[in-house]
Amino acid sequence: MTAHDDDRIGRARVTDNPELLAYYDELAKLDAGALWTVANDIEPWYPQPKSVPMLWRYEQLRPLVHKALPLVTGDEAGRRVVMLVNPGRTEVSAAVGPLYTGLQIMGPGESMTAHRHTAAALRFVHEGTGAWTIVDGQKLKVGPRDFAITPSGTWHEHGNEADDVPVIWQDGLDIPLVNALDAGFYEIHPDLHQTPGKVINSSVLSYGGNLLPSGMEKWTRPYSPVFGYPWEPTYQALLDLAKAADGSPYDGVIMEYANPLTGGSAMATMGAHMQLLRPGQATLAHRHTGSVIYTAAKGRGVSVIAGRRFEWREGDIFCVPSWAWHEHANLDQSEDACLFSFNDFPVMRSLGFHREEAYTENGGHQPTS
Ligand code: GTQ
Repeated sequence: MTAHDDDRIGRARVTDNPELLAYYDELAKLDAGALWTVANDIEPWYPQPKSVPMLWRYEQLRPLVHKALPLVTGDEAGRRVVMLVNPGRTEVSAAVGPLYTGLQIMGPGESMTAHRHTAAALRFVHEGTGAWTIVDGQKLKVGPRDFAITPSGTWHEHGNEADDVPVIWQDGLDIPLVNALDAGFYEIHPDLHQTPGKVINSSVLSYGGNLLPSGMEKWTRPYSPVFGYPWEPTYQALLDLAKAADGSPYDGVIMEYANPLTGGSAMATMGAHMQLLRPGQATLAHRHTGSVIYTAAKGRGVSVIAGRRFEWREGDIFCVPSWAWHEHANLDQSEDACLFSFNDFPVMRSLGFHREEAYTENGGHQPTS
């Protein structure tokens, strides 16, 4: 778009004059305004996110996450989390668009109380061996690179049962979305803790095996019956798919953490993927509506986002705002690289807002500055 596009017939193009300015003042006194003063901003030609592309280095964040451990107790903080704040819109505690993310640390033997809220949550484990979560009475143990969900409205509490090392996991929530819609409720568990069922990882045992259980009560909730997606079978699935298919020109070999009953996203508002870039692979650029937060799960690479290069390695977190051109490359010539990501695509799709476009110039790659 050029400035000239906003001068076209059909766009607001009123020039200020003293009479108009006085008129705007009169309207403002009545808490009203003239649409044409803001029309081109509030209805842009294409999405104009305030969120900017960002990369947060794990190496830089990790010491500060550790620093929080003695500074606040889990009880005081509720959740001891260093959140990532997009500098383009600091007022909403969002990492990008309608998505929140943060690094939560739990010391050895520590546990947090149970609560539930409208915002849906997901976890991606960065480090530590003792992490557990109880989601609606189901205890799950999660290790590095495991993915787990806490759907909207489910009771949840977390802890670290290791006696030596802290757990650091990444929380992803749709808090900014819920708040934009003024739909958020929050409750503390009446007993402060849930009484978990006896079987650990019961949903993974029931639904995690490429077959669906028969003869059991039908699952009717609007989210996946699988609450945990361990790394090993996830990685194996990617390696297997890489043998069977080329994958996506924009994402390499990419798979969604699916609700096995619907084939759709695990939760109603947020989807999540794990993708594999073959050694040396560079994808083509595309853009789509919807925001994405990526975590480098394995290896090292570079992503070009809106023309800017972001080099990443394991643990780094970066974001792609809605409608920003992006492409990824594995910088290692002999090892594969994996990116975990989560997004707001289910919202975009269910509202009919999904759009996608390929970058066709320059051989499909963005020029970088
Ligand atoms: O685990 O419930 O990072 O409610 C932010 C808000 C984690 C959680 C966060 C939350 C949670």
